[in-house]
Amino acid sequence: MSLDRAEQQDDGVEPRVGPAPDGPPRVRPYDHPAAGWGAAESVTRFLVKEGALLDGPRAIRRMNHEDGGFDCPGCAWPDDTKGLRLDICENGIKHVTWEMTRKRAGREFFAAHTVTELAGWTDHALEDTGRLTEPMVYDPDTDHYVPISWKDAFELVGRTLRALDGPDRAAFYTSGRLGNEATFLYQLLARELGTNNLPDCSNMCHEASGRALTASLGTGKGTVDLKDWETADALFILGVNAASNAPRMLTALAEAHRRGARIVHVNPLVEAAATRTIIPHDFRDMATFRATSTSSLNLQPRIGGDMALLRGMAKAVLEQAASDPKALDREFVERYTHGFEEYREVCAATSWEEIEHQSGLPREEILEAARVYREADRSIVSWCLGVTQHEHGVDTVREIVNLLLLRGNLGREGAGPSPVRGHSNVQGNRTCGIDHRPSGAFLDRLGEVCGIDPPRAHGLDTVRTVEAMRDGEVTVFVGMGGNFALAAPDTPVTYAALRNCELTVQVSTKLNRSHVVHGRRALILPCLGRTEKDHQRKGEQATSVEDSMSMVHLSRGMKRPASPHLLSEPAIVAGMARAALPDSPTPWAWYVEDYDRIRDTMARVLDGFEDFNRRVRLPLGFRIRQPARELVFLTPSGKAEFSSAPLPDVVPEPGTLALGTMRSHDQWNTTIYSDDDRYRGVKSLRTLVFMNRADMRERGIAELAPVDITATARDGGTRALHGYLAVPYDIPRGCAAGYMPEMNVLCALGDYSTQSDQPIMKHLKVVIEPSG
Ligand SMILES: Nc1nc2c(c(=O)[nH]1)N[C@H]1C(S)=C(S)[C@@H](COP(=O)(O)OP(=O)(O)OC[C@H]3O[C@@H](n4cnc5c(=O)[nH]c(N)nc54)[C@H](O)[C@@H]3O)O[C@H]1N2
Ligand SMILES: Nc1nc2c(c(=O)[nH]1)N[C@H]1C(S)=C(S)[C@@H](COP(=O)(O)OP(=O)(O)OC[C@H]3O[C@@H](n4cnc5c(=O)[nH]c(N)nc54)[C@H](O)[C@@H]3O)O[C@H]1N2
Ligand SMILES: [Mo]
Repeated sequence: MSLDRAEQQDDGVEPRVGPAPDGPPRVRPYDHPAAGWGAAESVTRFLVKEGALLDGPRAIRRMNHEDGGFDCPGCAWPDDTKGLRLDICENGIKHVTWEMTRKRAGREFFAAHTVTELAGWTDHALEDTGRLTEPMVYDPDTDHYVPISWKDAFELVGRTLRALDGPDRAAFYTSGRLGNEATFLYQLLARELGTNNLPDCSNMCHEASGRALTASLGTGKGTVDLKDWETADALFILGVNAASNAPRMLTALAEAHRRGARIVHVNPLVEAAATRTIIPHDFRDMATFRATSTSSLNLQPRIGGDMALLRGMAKAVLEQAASDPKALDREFVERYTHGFEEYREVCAATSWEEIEHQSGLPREEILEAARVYREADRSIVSWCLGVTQHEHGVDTVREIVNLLLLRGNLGREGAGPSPVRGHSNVQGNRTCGIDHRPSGAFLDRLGEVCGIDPPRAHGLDTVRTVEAMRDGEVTVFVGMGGNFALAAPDTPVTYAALRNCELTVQVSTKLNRSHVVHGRRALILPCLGRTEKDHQRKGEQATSVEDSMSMVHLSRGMKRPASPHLLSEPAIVAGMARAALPDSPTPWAWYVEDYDRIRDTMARVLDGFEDFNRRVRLPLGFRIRQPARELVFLTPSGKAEFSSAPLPDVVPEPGTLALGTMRSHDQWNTTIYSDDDRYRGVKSLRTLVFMNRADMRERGIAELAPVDITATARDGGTRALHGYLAVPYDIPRGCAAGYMPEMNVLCALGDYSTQSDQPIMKHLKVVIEPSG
C-alpha cells in the first residue's frame, strides 16, 4: 500500500473515507432496471480486483444453501425457502469477496507504517490492505503496532479488567456479524464480570422497532416470514433502499408484482427498487433483458413525514368504514386489541390539512395509498432506517401497527409488520442476550443455568458509552467486530472518547479506523470470517445465525483461514474471559472445543431454543416462535395496543433543510468499496449532498457547485462540512441527503431520540450555502 493512493486525512474533522476517485465526479440519471447485467458486470470487476476470480464463484455457490454452506455475511434478508436456488446478490458477493481477498496486513505491514501515518489514510485504503493475520499490540514508544502472542494479549485484557475499580468501567460493543454462540459467550463474559454495558449496532438502527413492537404487540420482532411475502396482496415498503441494502428483496418484489400484488414505496427518494428489476437468478430474464416492475405507487413524503402519511391512511380507512363496514375489521379490533376508541378519536381530530402539511403529500396520494390498503385482503408493511432513525421513530412504527390492526393484518398468512434488519445476525445478537436493558426473567434464567449472579442495573447503549468514555467513566472498550470510531455519531467526540480509554480491544477481520483511533493501550485481535473453516478440538464447527424473519440456521465456513494464527470469535471471547475471571464457574475452554456444548446451555437459557442442537440441523433450521403471530400478546392488557401519539412537527424552519444520512450502493456501512453510487447515477463522488433543484436555485447553488453544510444541534451547537458538491435530485423541497459515515461529523452526540435513544441520523437540521 503506497500513500499516494490514499488521501491524507485531516484527523477526522472532515473525513475522506472513499478511495481516491478514479476520475472527475460525474452525475447522470440511472435508467436501467435494478440488479441484472449492471450488477453482474460490477461483480466480475470486483472479483478480478480482489484476486478472487477462482475462489469467489466457488464460495458463492455455497452461500445461503440449505444443505450446509455459510450464511451470507451481508444483510439479514432471509434465504429463499424454495431450496437450492442461486439466492445471492451483487452486494452479498462483494461482501464475501472483500472478506476472501488475497491481500494481507501482516507484521511486515505494521512494521512499515506508524499508526500516525496510517491515521492519514482513507478508510478504504485501511481496509484494502487485506486480512489481519496475527494479534498486534500498540507500542507507544515507536508508534507502531507490534506482534503479541494470544496468551499475552488475553493476559493484558484480563489484567486490565481485573484492575478496574468496578465492572461498569468496561463496555462491550457488538456489531451484528457475530454468530449466536459467540454472542452468548460474550454477554456471559460481561455479566459474569458484573456489567450490562453491552452497546451494539442495534442502538443505531432498529432500537425504535424493537421498543415499538414490544409496546404494541409484546414481542420486539416482525411477525412475518418469506411465505407471507409470497402471499400478500399489498406490500408497503417504507424507508429502505432495498436494491442496495437488501437486494434479495428485489426478487420478492418482482415475484409479487408478477402475481398481481400491489406494491407501494414510501421514500423521499425514488430508489432503484421502486422502479423495475431483472431478477438475477432468473437466467431467462437475464438473457432476454426482461425487466419486471417492482412498484405500483411511489410516494415521496418529506423526511420524517411517514407518521403523518400513515395517520392519513388510517383516517381514510375509518372514514370509509362509516359507509362501508368491510373497510374495518371490527371483530378483530374488538377481540384482539385495546385502545381503539381513543385512536379513532385521535384520527378524527387530526385534520387533513395537518396531515398534508406534515407528510408533505397531497391528500389524493394519501387516499390512493389508503385505497390500495383497503382493497387488499392481506397487507405487509416493511421498513428500515428511513423510519427508525428519527426522534419519533417509535411512534411511527407504532402507527404502522395501528394501521395493520384496523384491518386485522396480523396473525394470518400474508399479513403483518416486517422490519428489514441490518447486519446478518443483528437480530440474533439481541435474541442471545446482547441487550443493555435485559429483562429480569432473562437474567434469572441466565443466573440459574450458568451459576452466576448477573447485574440487574441497566447498562450503557452506544451513545451513553461514548459519553462515558469521553468523561473518563468507562476506560476499557472492547469492540466485537464493527468500526465504532466511524459508525457512532459526532466523529470528533467519538474519537476523543476512544483515545481517552486506558485500553481499546478490537476483534476484527480487517484494519479500520477503530484501530488507528485507539486508547493508551490497544489490541487488534484478528478473527476468522464467516466464510472460513473453524477447526476446534472436537472437529470442524458451525455457528448459528438468525435472519430478519426469525429463522435460525447453521452457517459453516468452507475456506482455509486467511492465516494460521487466527482464532474464532468464541475462542477469543473465551480467552479474554479466562484471563479476566480466574474463578469463573463457566467451562470456557470446554465450550470452545465443541459449539454443541454452548448450544446445549443456550437451549436452557433462551426462550424458543428448546432442542436447539437438533432443530438447528434441520434443512432450513427453525423459526423462533412469535407469540404475536399466534395472536398471543405479551402486553399488560394481553391485547395488541393501539397507540394514540400526537403527530410530531417535522416541517423544517424557513431557511433550514432536513438532512438524512444514508449508504451509497458501493459500501457496507463503514466499508467503502468505491466512490460510485450506481443506482443514483453518481460516479467518483462521495462528498456530495442531494438537493431539490428549487432549493438549490433559491440559494444560488449550481449543479456540482461546492457548498458548506452547517448542522444545528438541539443544544444550539453547530457542526459543519465544507466544500461538498451539490447534486440536484428528485427529492422533496426542504429535504437533503448525503452519505454516512462522512456525515456523522454533523450528528451531535446529544441528539438522540427521547423515545428510543437512537441517534437521529435521518433528520438533521441544516443550512446549506455556497462555499466561500
Ligand atoms: N450493501 C449494503 N447492504 C446493507 C448495508 C450496507 O451498508 N450496504 N447496511 C446494512 C445495515 S447495518 C442496515 S441497518 C441496513 C440499512 O438499510 P437502509 O435503511 O436502506 O439504509 P440507508 O442507506 O440508511 O437508507 C435509508 C433509506 O431511507 C430513506 N429515507 C430517509 N429519510 C426517510 C424518511 O424520513 N422517510 C422514509 N420513508 N424514508 C427515508 C432514504 O432515502 C434511503 O432510501 O442495510 C443493511 N444492508
Ligand atoms: N450517520 C449515520 N451513521 C450510522 C448509520 C446511518 O445510517 N447514518 N447507520 C448505523 C448502523 S444501522 C449501523 S449497523 C452502524 C454500523 O456499525 P458497525 O457494525 O460498527 O460497522 P461496520 O462498518 O459494519 O464494521 C466493519 C468492520 O467489521 C469488521 N468485520 C467484518 N467482518 C467481521 C467478522 O466476521 N467478525 C468480526 N469480529 N469483525 C468483522 C471489519 O474489521 C470491518 O472493518 O453504523 C451506524 N452509523
Ligand atoms: Mo444497521
